[in-house]
Amino acid sequence: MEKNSSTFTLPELPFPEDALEPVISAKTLGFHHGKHHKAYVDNLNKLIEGTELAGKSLEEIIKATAGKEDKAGIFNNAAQVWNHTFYWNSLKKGGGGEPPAELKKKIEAAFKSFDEFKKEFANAATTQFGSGWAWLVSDGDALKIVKTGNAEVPLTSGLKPLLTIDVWEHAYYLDYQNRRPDYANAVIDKLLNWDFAAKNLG
Ligand code: MN3
Repeated sequence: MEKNSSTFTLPELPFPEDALEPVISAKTLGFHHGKHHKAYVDNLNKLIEGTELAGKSLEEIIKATAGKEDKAGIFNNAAQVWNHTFYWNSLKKGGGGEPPAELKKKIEAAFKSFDEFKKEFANAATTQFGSGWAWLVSDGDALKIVKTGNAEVPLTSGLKPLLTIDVWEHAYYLDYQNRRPDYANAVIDKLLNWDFAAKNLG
């Protein structure tokens, strides 16, 4: 997250708005990034202005406000800024396919096969009730799939996110209406950025 005199700025998409078509339309990406993601950035800047959180990093703000009822507004906006930046980087034009060899081995160790992983990831994205996120994370040495509600982010449970899929309705409704499974499967098959996941694994 870039900072400019202690305010956050909306990061640019790592690809043109129409790069993910036909899986995610330019219209969806335009609204999702230009309106939703931007609103989280703007709200966060307003909420932290003049507080002890101004000038802190996004991760510091997320960790300092997680689970605190009186800081829920700040947490929700900060985590959603982080989650969306991570989501854009989890996708790429011509993505999907198979992960790099070392990561693939870890996936097969955790989920029996790459196909089984894809099924479980789609299932997590589909069964997250209401708004939220499906994640591939590393938990120490093992890989896991987790889902989080609303703005919740695995960072706060000590898990290291590798990839995410946004399953809030605003992520897919213009393109898929209620067909969340079709969106999830298309993202997994055609857009996941496995190089980003491998880089996050470190
Ligand atoms: Mn979203």
